[in-house]
Amino acid sequence: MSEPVADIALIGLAVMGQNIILNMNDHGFVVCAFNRTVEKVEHFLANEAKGTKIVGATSMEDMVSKLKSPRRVMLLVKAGAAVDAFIDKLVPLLSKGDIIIDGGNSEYQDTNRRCKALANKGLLYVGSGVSGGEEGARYGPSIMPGGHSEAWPHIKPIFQAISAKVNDEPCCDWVGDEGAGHFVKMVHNGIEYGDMQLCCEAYHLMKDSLDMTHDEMSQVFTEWNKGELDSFLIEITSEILKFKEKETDSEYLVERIKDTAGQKGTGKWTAISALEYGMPVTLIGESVFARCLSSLKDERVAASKVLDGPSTSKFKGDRKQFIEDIRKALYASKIVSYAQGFMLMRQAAKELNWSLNYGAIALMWRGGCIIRSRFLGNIREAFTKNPELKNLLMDDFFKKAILDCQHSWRVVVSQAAMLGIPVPAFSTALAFYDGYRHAMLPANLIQAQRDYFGAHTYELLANPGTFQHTNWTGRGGNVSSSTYDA
Ligand code: NBP
Repeated sequence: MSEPVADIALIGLAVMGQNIILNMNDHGFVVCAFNRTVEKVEHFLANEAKGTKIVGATSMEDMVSKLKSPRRVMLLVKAGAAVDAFIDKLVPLLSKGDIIIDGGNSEYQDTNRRCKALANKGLLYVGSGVSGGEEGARYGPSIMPGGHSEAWPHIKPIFQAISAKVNDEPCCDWVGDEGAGHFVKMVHNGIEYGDMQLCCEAYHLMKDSLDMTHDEMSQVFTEWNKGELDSFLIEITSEILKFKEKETDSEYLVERIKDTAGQKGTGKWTAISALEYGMPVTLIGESVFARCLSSLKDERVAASKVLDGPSTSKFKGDRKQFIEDIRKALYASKIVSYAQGFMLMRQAAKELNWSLNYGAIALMWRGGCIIRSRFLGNIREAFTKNPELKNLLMDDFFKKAILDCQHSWRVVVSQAAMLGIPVPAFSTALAFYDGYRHAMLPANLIQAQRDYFGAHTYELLANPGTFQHTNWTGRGGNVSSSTYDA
């Protein structure tokens, strides 16, 4: 039997696990490392972990015996069956009040299920989003834990110590019950899809309508990064655009990369959740679909030879002003995307009975993760000022920001349409904004159509809650339907 020397055990010695362990070690915690393929533990101790306080385990039993009480075991393994497999092995080895933490990219419904199952066994379960990739894991990720809140005091000192900091505040806080942490991480990843697509649309316009060189485009992104768009993704886009593998290369690396993108992960889940919760998270949805369209490379190549667009894709006008218009279109669209992401979290919280702190979520995303940006500081301020804020667009700061950008945004979307350059994220964001600010939308006609062809009834504007059916043609009956839906 070993001495209980370790503060926490970490299972999973791939890129995330190894780096989180080293990060915990840097902050003075003793970590016990374990992995399904046990030989990797020895290798890790003899190499990356050499000279540290990290200990290893030869079996799950050995690992558990090395842990101080309450035992804290963190999993950083492939999401899905591997998590369930380890939970099943851990349950008989742990005692009441011990804590299992899943730090992988699990689906939030799986975390809901595991929380319920482990509560019945007296164990505490935490599903935690971890963002920031390899470097974040090593030097300070954004961490979004949720699940059994009784576990939080026991993991808070470790998690907040290893997380990214912004103005000395940790980018890690308790998110909420059950799968709330993984849900918030999922929305983070969806927003990441949106932010990336917005950069792509700006690049497309600069390249095809303005014929800008790569150095010019890179310079524009560098300038943007000094202002309100200051963010990790704008920064790396600037670096990518000017990157050549060798100084002597005639072509930039980005132009040699195939123009197709996958969409298997959490961006897709966010869009699916948006449909499930009935929230118009249109920018993330369009970003997922833009990736789907990109992957139809062969069809696009064939269509490009057959389908015509406008006679020119070249912008004629004030180029400098158009670049500024693109910047403003990107900023306004980004505001809409985040507003939509928070709408989705609010609706999920309502339906799942979670109490989410939106200001704290903005702070968690402020540093350490892929969507980190100055802008998230403004979002945090909005929710700090008014925790009950229904929609970011209604906050004074963002209301004014959109007002300042609005004309440019409309110029860019209309110019792109006239030049035949696709800007699905810019335009869906504008359509959402215009829809959201309309007290009256044409859905009255939809109600009328449904009643006309299917006797579905319609609700009266002047009398909410009152539904009635009209015999529109004089041929139908007066019986209404409650079955067929269109
Ligand atoms: P991977 O997702 O590649 O997973 C590798 C680990 O899972 C290894 O320890 C492996 O053990 C173990 N594993 C596998 Br694969 N199948 C298993 C099974 N059936 N039973 C038990 N263990 C199994 O590692 P990662 O990239 O470090 O990511 C870890 C988690 O963090 C994932 O959920 C990932 O989605 C998430 N995440 C990753 C990043 C990133 O940038 N990579 C960022 C944020 C979150 P073995 O060594 O024996 O094969």
